[in-house]
Amino acid sequence: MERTLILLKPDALQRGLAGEILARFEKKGLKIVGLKLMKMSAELAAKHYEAHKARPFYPGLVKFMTSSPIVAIALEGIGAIKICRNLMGATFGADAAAGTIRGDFGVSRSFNLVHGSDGPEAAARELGLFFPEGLVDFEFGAYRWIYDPDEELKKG
Ligand code: 3AN
Repeated sequence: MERTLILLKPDALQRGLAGEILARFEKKGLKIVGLKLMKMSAELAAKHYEAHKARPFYPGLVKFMTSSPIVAIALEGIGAIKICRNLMGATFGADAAAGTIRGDFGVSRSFNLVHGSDGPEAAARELGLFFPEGLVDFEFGAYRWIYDPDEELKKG
């Protein structure tokens, strides 16, 4: 099982799309292991977007992400990182394929509704930043119908 961090960005909440976007991940078969409404501090934004510090869009990105609350979500599943990235679509709504979250709900080249960790190292780092208290572990009964228990769950 793999875990990943998803952020519903300020535009998702302000536009009333938080539930709809979360539902896409949930319906796909991912298990929610962390969920939090929060205001992103400038300190947290700086840590989260460390890799983009030198980019011209960085100040605008931090301003946007700290402007209004976000929802931090930890999701679990086999191959969860890639599955979430596929559901999200290309970085900007104008380019994202129809059927993806960004492709269906946005057109902006700055506001793109959702963040998802882009690899296992980023996921571990980002989950630690947003859920320092740890995630919620519980038995998820649906797994035995989402995955083949004799094949996928044994390996997962
Ligand atoms: P993704 O979120 O698809 O992984 P990245 O990693 O290329 O996209 O970019 C990280 C974040 O920086 C994105 N979520 C996006 O909102 C923002 N970003 C990237 N490029 C730009 C840009 N040219 N203008 C504004 N924001 C940008």
